[in-house]
Amino acid sequence: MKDRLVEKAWQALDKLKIELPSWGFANTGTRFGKFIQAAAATTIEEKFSDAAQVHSSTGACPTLALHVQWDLPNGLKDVGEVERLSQKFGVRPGSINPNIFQNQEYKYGSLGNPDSAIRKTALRHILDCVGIAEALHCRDVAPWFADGSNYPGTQNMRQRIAYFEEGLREIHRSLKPGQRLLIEYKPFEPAFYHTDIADWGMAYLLAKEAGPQAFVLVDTGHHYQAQNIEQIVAWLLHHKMIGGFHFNDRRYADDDLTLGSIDPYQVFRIFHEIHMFEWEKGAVADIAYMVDQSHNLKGKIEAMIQTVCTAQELYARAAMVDHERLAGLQQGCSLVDAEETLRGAFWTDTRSIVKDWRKSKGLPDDPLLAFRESGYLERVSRERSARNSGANASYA
Ligand code: LRH
Ligand code: MN
Repeated sequence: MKDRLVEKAWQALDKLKIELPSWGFANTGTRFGKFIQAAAATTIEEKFSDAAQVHSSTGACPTLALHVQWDLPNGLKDVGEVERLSQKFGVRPGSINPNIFQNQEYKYGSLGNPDSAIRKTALRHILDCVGIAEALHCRDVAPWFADGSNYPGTQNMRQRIAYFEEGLREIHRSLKPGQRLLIEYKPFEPAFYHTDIADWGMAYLLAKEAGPQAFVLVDTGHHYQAQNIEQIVAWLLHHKMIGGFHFNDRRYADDDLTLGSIDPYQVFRIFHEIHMFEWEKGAVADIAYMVDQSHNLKGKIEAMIQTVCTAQELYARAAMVDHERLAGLQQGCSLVDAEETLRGAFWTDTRSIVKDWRKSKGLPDDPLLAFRESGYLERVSRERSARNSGANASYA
């Protein structure tokens, strides 16, 4: 008879689905260059194939986030191919990510650009992404805007707010029933004086202004050092305005490191806010759990498997908090006992509980070992190395 808390952990693991980023399997780098990996994915087929490896070894990643300009360069014309690959690899397309930050015309912004023609171009692309999402039966369209400026006085920040309100309202009008617009905020980079959608409050207000199908996307790497991310999550839960997460970890800025590699307690505290909310409401919060990482040095598939396993272990720990007991201690301001109730769960080693859950699902109890023993990495390294060795590694 599984004890009550282990049962809670298993129930949590049953419902935890983690969406992988197609771009997490590709050769990525920093502004100082890229270290090319022979096994890295370049084609959308290779990205689906690699994602399927993570899904088959963890059982927790049924969807793949797509970045339209990188994965569907021909827009709607590529939908058939994506559907074919989805069938072939048993991984569904997930959130649709427009790219309104890469092209030259976006130098002074996209929806926030003073030039109305460029705002129209950006809007056109995002509306096309809504169409692609509908054609692929994908629920979420998740635009991240790099828009901002680098020097004081160079842009009218209030005017740009109005441009964003106008553009996001237009996008919201194009959404089909059931679709969601997830607005991602980021305090800086690539803009280094102001970013138009810099924090949760700005994203919240723009989402509210856009309409009821617009929500906030919390990328854990998009916060100032001292910010209390789980308090932001608490606010967004309270107002039912949280649409999803881009999970990663960081020591300094938007480092996009592997989840839990630097501060696992941070992820645990976020998961705790969600589990406590769901316990209080007796309902599952409608949140898209997604990963957004770029593995510049580690093997990309192995790093993704690490990410999912860590997320499962920390999500299970947070599920094992005795919420009833904690609620009573919080109400009674029994500070030490309340803190010990939370800390106790965090220090619970859930690795064997998660292994047993995997075995009960017919999954490999050690996904990383299973992947290494599959020989997949050696095979794709052989197949892809010639092409990857020609890849451009330099920044400038
Ligand atoms: C921006 C971001 C955004 C993605 C990109 C790859 O930093 O987090 O979510 O589009 O990374
Ligand atoms: Mn992100």
